[in-house]
Amino acid sequence: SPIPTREDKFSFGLWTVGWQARDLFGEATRPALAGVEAVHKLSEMGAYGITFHDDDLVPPGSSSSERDRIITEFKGALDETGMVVPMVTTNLFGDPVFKDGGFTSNDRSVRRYALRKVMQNMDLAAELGAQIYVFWGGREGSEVDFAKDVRSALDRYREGIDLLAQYSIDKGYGMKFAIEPKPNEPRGDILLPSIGHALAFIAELEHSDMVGINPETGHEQMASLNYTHGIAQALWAGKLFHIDLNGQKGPRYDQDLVFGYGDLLQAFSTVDLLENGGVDGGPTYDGDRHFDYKPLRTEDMAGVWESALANMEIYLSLREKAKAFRADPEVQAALAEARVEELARPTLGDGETYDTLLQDRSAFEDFDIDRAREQGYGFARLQRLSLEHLLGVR
Ligand code: 3MF
Ligand code: MG
Ligand code: MG
Ligand code: MG
Repeated sequence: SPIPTREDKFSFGLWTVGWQARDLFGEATRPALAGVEAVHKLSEMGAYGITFHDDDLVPPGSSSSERDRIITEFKGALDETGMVVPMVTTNLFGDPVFKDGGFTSNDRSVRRYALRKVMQNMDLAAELGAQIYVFWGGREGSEVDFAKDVRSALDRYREGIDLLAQYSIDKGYGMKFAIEPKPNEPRGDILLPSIGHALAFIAELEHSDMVGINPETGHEQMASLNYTHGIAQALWAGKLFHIDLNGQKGPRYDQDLVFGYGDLLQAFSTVDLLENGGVDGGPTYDGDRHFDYKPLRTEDMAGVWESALANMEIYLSLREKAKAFRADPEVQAALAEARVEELARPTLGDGETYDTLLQDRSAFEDFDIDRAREQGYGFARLQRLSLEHLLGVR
């Protein structure tokens, strides 16, 4: 298999390889993993970055001297390995204080505390050079429709993000924010449940230019949505600031499987989009290839590193396959036959208006509608060729 290198810009959350596998029904099956060890191990394996929630790095309840020691040691590991911290985020879901949310708790004092927790961690993120700050509002939501005024909640969500954006600007941090949508879990219904909801929310923000999204494969698929289409729309809007890649088998609980170990065909089209872009030279993605997965609960640390490697290897394999797919003359002919590029051509001609469209008899009165009704689009060939490339039978 292809070997991951720093140039591939692979990054992992400390909470992924560091997950002790405590779940809804059972206790931890693995020991705690120190940030320093994760940095060294991931670096050896070819990753270039590590990300974390405040509480992943510094356990809640640590004294300020413990906090300083942990951060100093973590920085030491970064210096020794050359690993970077491209993204940082806040845990606004684990502590019981956030049971009704952080920015949108009905309790105003909780909202004020949440903002302070984020600001404290943004200072650390800036110190470590993080360019992206992620917001996943896992507890922002409700189970009882009558208990949450969604319009007020969105006002408070906006107030929170606006304030933190202003903080980043005033401090000269120059961070970009990325909101991570998710439909449910842990709340029965989470606010900003999909890529589309998040994009619509961002348009209402004071500093909307510095806010984009961090879409996770499994989160969109939990809502039965097409992840590739979702990130394509985010790219189209210039808002794909970060990504959480993983695997999910359809609409069930949040599985956080290894990337590709779910809807493999969609993983293929995801990688093709990220690596090869669209047909019209539109915006492409040059951010991190970040994995947000959970190593299987059955595994010891050897299995943890095995699965971390699997994420990177499958990404690289799919990248090779996507390149081969695009380079295959038969695929190129099939794409042309399917007129995929014709969609990039504006529907009206240069300088045309609805007036000239109205005057164009060939567009309507003389339109050969039967031809258009009877034609085949040639998509079946693309379906077959993409499968053959993915399976390696071509
Ligand atoms: C939960 C998640 C989160 C976010 C993280 C921010 C614990 O389903 O995906 O991981 O990714 O909080 O990056
Ligand atoms: Mg997730
Ligand atoms: Mg995530
Ligand atoms: Mg997930």
